[in-house]
Amino acid sequence: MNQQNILKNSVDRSEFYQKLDSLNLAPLWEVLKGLVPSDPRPTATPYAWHWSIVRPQLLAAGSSISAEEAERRVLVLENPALRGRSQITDTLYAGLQLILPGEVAPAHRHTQSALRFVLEGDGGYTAVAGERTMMHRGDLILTPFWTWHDHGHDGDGPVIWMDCLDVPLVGFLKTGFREEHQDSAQAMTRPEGYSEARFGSGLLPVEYRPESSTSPIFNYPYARTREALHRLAGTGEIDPHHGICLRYVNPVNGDWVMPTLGPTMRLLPADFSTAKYRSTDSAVFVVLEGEVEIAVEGRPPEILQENGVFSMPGWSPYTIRALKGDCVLFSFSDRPVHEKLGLFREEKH
Ligand code: 1HN
Repeated sequence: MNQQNILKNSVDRSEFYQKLDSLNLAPLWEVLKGLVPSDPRPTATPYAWHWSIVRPQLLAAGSSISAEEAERRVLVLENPALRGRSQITDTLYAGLQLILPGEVAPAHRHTQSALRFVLEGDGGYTAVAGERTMMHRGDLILTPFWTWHDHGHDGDGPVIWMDCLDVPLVGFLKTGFREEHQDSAQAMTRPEGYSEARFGSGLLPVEYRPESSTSPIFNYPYARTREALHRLAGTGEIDPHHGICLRYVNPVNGDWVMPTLGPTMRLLPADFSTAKYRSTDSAVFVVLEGEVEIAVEGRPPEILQENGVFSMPGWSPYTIRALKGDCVLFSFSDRPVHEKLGLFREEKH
């Protein structure tokens, strides 16, 4: 093509594109490479929330609104690259919830799955499907999709936990439903400890057939998780990329505890640093014990103290180092979804 033809073509093309646009048509060749990139390009950015900064704001929320009025008194952890969308990563929601003595967060249910990771206080409880469980620091509590759940607090002082939900995923699929319970606190139909006795001792009721893809255990207490991690630390077998890392498991089928959210807890022995690693799932880390340095390739490292939260977009190469003694780190990610869709990839250096 000579210069004149090229010029004429580009004029024709821009008229052609305008014509297409008016007909709700678009040329794929202009966007193809962006639609199908050579590798994942998350919008979210790595980011750290420090407890010393966030906790006072949560307590201020406690003076500003009641749990009842708020329905859930939560400060949403918003990724700086996704402001206004209630997202901590491209696919995950996380927020910090405060409940004060005597308060109730009223019963409701929704199709989003939720995990709660308890950070502070004693005397808080969650009721799920007619059974109550007490919350202690480090416990993992599940509220499976479409189950009634409410929270309360019979003790003293603030109780704070991190809510972890698949809200963005369910939103993308447009499958969100919600209902409010007629009573603010649902009636208890089972004694405390019932689910743990039935499913949480390495035993299952002999005729049990699961009705759900979520684990029937709804409190994984930290006392047991911690004991397992420290026993394993004694053996000296440490995965170079993950440290001593355990995933919470559904005892019925060995799968992740929820269909969309994959929680883990890991111990990094004093001064241990993980080897560089990345995976397609996006994750959120929380420091439970000790202090860590999280270094994402190409960015300054962040030091995170107890209860600090870190947002790790998918496919970001990172290392984590234990700075002060043995460190314990909780995480949750959308890995179960990646695995089920055959999309999970990881890269180990
Ligand atoms: C929810 O149900 C809770 O039950 C907390 O405590 C946070 C964020 C978005 C949607 C539902 C809760 C939530 C939520």
